[in-house]
Amino acid sequence: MRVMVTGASGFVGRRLVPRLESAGHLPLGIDREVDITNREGLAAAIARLRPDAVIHLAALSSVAHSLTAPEDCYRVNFLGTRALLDGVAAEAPTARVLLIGSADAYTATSPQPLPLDESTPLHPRSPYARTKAAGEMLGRLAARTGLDVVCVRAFNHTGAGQSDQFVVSSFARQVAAIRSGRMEPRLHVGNLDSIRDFLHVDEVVDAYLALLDRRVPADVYHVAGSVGIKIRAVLDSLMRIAGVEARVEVDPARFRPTDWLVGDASRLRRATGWQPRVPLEALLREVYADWLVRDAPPAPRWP
Ligand code: A2R
Repeated sequence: MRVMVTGASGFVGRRLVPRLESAGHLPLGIDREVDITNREGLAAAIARLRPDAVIHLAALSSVAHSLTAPEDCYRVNFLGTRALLDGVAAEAPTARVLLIGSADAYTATSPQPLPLDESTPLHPRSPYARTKAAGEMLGRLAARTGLDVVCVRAFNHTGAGQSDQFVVSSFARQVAAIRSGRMEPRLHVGNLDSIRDFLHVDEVVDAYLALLDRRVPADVYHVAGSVGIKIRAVLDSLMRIAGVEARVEVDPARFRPTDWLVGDASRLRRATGWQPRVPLEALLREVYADWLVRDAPPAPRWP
């Protein structure tokens, strides 16, 4: 399939594009060079690329940034999704579209007896979450008028290469800096009591590939590991992996209310056979090892 990927240079896009290629698809990646909010430019790109499927990753993906710059977030995430759906309807109306939404659209403030399934009411708490919930509404509306739209609600995912705006990457970067003697042993953290469900980015990419199959009904799907882990336990594991001890300081700027986001992915599993496979320990080790290398001082240059 000719698979157009928006946001192809981002964290997920960089893992998805080669994976599409190795699965025998033709990836057609676009990023900032085609502004997702430029309706005419985007429609022209869709007409030129003639995709059989579109995976829409382009977004401002940081919740923290959305709190300080909500207008930007609405423009890119909501109006960008609208431009994409309109462009596909006009130029590639038979293409399957995967809209990538987020588990942040839920607000579960205390542990629930079971992981959340797709029928859980949305209650988006941040501007980011609202843009993702609203984008999904547009997608479901477009599906009613004939587009082949799959809506994904992705739970947390991480891996080597992620920005340190995200929690695992942020902890891993700090722990690696302490380990390397580049930072004093003081960790800056947000709310350690929240519980999240972490996947490896490659597992998420596998789910997106599986959802391209037209035999899989167009629907709303969780991509989730169904295992809740307290953020404090993530931090403890990373300190153990690095062999460091540090004072933990709560940074009010990073602190958000406690939430519990653990997803039931049975619908995806039934439809595609998808299964997560990376143990959390391996995932944390990967992110930590990546920061040791990414932040390493440049090697000395000999004359
Ligand atoms: O903000 P940048 O310069 O990193 O570019 C991001 C790009 N992007 C845009 N592309 C076209 N037109 C725009 N106006 C525009 N604004 C941002 O989308 C970046 O290259 C890509 C998104 O990648 P990340 O921020 O690394 O997100 P990630 O982790 O790959 O997540 C993919 C999707 C997003 O929709 C998330 O909200 C969702 O999965 O969880």
